[in-house]
Amino acid sequence: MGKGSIVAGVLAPHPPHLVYADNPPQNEPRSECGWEVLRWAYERCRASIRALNPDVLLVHSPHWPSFIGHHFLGLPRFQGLSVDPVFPHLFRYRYDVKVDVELSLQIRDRVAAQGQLTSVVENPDFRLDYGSIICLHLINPSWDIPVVLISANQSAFYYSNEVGADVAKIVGNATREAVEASGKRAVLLASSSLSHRHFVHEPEIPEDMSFERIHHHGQYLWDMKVLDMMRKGQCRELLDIMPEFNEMATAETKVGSLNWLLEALGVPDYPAEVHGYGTVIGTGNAVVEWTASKPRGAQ
Ligand code: 2X7
Ligand code: FE2
Repeated sequence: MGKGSIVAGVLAPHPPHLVYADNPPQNEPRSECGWEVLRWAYERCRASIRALNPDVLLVHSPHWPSFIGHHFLGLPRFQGLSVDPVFPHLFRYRYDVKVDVELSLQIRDRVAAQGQLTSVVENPDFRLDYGSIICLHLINPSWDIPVVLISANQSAFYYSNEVGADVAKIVGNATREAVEASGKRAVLLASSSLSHRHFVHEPEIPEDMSFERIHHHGQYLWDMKVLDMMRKGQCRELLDIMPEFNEMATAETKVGSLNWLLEALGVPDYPAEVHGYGTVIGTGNAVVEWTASKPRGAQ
């Protein structure tokens, strides 16, 4: 078998608003429009990922939290209704997902070999988390590529940002090694917003863009700082300041999805492409792509 590789990594935010605004047939609620800059960013990223012809899409999602170790999917197909608990009026999505069980279990084995606790989901009624479903829909709305989902261990909350980063590094390295051994072409999705304070009141029309803005300026400055580092290929330095970013911007990255991605990619020193940045109910979100074979962005 030829050597597999991670052909790209994407920071792929999952506000349900982006699917709601797209009006796909799988989602019940209907909208008029909204959050176009981010949705167009996803369109560009989608075309770029499709051109890489991946065999599998891997997701690390904050909305599949696990307090004891990590969970992996052990069945080839999951179907169900995914409902966002905070925005059920925006996201009620019927999914039908194919899982690459072989790769899922290979990653599980390598994570376990590092002394981490793991468990495998074998309940066919298990409901997949909306953070995974949303970014997968936005990257591949035709759902014709199998997936691997990895739960997000909560050690950053339970212990510290530093412990969380150590755990994400173990899982990131295990992911890369398993992909290489598999012979497959993999794209990794870190399902995460950046700054994550959001407004607690919604306009009467959720997609009324006259209400959409960043929650506060400090948050925006932090988002721009980390995006600038990504565009300059300064991911080692970004990992160094991640604990501070997580706290100062109340960032969703605290869960470790971005750490996992950067570690799995071998901590890129080449420029990422920022396809777009926008706010959703006050949170900061960017669609960012790392493709080693075609580094782009600011030099
Ligand atoms: O889960 C989310 C999120 N991360 C950001 C914005 C709005 C809703 O849901
Ligand atoms: Fe989220």
